[in-house]
Amino acid sequence: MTLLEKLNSSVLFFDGGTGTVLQGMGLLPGESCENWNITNPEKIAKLHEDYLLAGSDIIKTNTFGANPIKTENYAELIKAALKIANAAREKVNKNSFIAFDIGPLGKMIKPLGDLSFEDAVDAFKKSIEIGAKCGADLILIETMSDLCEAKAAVIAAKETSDLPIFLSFAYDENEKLLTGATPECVGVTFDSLGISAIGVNCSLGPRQMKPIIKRLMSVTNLPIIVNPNAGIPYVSGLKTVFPVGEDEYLSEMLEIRDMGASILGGCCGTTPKYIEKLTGAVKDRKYKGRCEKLGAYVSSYSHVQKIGGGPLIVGERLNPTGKAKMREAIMNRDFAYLQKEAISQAECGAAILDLNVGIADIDEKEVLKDAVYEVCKVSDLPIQIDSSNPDAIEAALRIYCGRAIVNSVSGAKKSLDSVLPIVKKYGAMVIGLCLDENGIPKTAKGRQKIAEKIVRSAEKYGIDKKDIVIDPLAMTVSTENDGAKVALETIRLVKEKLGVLTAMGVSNISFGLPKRECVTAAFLSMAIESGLDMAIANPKSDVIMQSFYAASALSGFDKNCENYIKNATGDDLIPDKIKDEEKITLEYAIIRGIESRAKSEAAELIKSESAIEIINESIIPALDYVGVEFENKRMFLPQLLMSAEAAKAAFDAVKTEKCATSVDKIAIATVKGDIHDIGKNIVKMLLENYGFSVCDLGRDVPPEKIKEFVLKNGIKLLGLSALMTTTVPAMEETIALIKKECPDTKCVVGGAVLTPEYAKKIGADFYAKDAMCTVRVAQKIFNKV
Ligand code: THG
Repeated sequence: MTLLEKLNSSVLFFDGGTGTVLQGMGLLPGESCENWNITNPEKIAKLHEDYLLAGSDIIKTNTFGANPIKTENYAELIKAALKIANAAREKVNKNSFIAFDIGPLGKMIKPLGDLSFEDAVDAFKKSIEIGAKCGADLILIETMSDLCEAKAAVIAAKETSDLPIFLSFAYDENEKLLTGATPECVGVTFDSLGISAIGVNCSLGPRQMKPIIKRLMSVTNLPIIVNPNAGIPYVSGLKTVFPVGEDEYLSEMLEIRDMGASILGGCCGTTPKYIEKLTGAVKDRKYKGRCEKLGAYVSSYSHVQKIGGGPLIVGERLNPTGKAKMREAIMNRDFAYLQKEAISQAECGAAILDLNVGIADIDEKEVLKDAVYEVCKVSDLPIQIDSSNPDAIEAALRIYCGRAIVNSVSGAKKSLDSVLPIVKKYGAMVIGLCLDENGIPKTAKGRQKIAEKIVRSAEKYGIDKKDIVIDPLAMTVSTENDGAKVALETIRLVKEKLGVLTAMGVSNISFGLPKRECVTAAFLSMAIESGLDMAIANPKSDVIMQSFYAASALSGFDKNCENYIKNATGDDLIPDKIKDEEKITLEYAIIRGIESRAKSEAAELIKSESAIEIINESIIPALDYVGVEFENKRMFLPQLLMSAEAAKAAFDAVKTEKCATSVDKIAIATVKGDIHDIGKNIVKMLLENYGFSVCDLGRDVPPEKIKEFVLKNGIKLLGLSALMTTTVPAMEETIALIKKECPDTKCVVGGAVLTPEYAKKIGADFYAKDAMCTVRVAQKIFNKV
């Protein structure tokens, strides 16, 4: 049986932990696991053989960190790893499978880090090419904590080999990824991207994974992978303890299997014994697959939007049609203008943003791609890519971090054949226009025929009907007397006969008439009554939005008129909705992370106010607002960083010698033995953007070196990070040395495995649970609050 056949008919068992088992065999804290493929191949062989003997169907190659960004000799390490895994399979179980294991690159993708999306794709490709050539049966992309990086890895895998792709993420205890994505968002983004299984691994124990698994299953029918840690580790004395023993692990995993997960194994702290118990206990390995009826969803980097659960407004204003200023902004690549328009539409109630940069003679491919990237920096609404240029659509879909809608394909053969393959490859939804080579049919019946043609053609490309949204096309009522009537009839017809979703540009209806908004608003409410799912319209028009909320309530889509009431009474996060761009303040630009606007506003203010006034009255309050929103989980890391960037731009624009803050020097380092530095890098970025001067000593830094630096530079605050349980002792050692030699220096510590109690125990002055907390500590130390 092939792997894919097995996947759809049987429960499969993964192996368990690699790094923690190797540490049991003598791997030192901080020592690279992958080097052992060359220096201790017999131990890696034993690891694989033990897992195969324990009943694992799939073993992970020892290649988690073997990528061109982390190690120069990745090719050699990968080849050696696959050789060992293949030999183990030959020896123990020829029917088992080898998963080529890929972990995060160790650098973040822009704008969170400085790696470009395509550089990330290329790095993954380099590893995958070798893994695939050397006899892997599947590609396992695991422990991902950023949606964007995972997408780069999946695209790299799809473009490099035909092997099945398994994808698995590490969530935190709040059931989110580091970058804020929910399980639903992850499921929606990857469900249609051509992978074979999706799941959860590392960082949590089986019990904490259950709600995440359930949430994933609500949006995808893909087989679910569950590779938990043996509980959430804590440090005791000099030892890392994984609190979940074999029996508890087994009972939790059996429940997880009953929930419907079908690919079961373990991660850190689990050993061949755990796997042996599990494989021994699961007698019935039949798996029928899951075929829940799923809704249609799009997603941004952080959350999903269901389509078909009631009418939605798709903001139409990122479009140069009839708007000279927008046109000019697009021509000049003034993306701040687009960012501002994106934010204000979101604040006014848009659920999705249509994005169209179609101007004759521009390089639409480049501009659309950049526009998607820039708009997504400041907005967490899903994007609808509005273009008829297949190259531009592809460029935008490729870098889009989430699941987008393509607007649009028509019933013309040329359009179907060029757009649908791209929609399929990138797993998007698509709007189908009721027109073809012969134009727009006059009757609803005629338009329904074209809709049918689009649905059939999409199915040939493997696109599910639920992912197609039909646009009946609204014709201007001033020239077509029954333009509205035919469009409304088409909505009802295609919903009833084809069972598809519908979208429509409602503003078209009023073209050429006075007081357009009234006509558009009336048409919108009629369309909602007829069942329109997505209204492409102007959310900044009060008349339109009032009509939208009222019609949604009247048509029964707004339970207890909740939305209507909420919007009629105004109960918003940011009290003043900014519809008028003239009214954008510096504070607002920082809160929303519009860097160039923050800079220009600050440059304007400095003409009439002092730098200190601007900093104290605008920059600091704005940063505080965002900080509090972050702490209350209403904003997420990407937004926090965008705001910090905007604040830095403003700060630079008003900075004078007097208020420079370079004396507030902070040193940060990842302790000896620890090579993880993502957390430390985020802390650095955030501190700098709050105006502190940061000396980054790097990763794997010995205590002695840290001490010397602190002494020499009179550092008042030292930040230490340890992400691996095995390196916490090195942190303790460093703190002891600092306390002895530099008693005036305060130490703040952080990292995945630390707890406040433990931080106290090893002598740290402060514990910071995340980057924002470190900023708070620095503000306290340097009297910045
Ligand atoms: N169906 C689908 N996609 C579409 C449309 C559609 N995309 C484009 C368009 N129609 C919807 N978007 C717009 C964008 C702007 C305007 C109307 C629809 C518009 N512009 C004013 C003008 O032309 O005069 C300017 C108004 C202003 O400044 O706000 O009306 O039908 N699938």
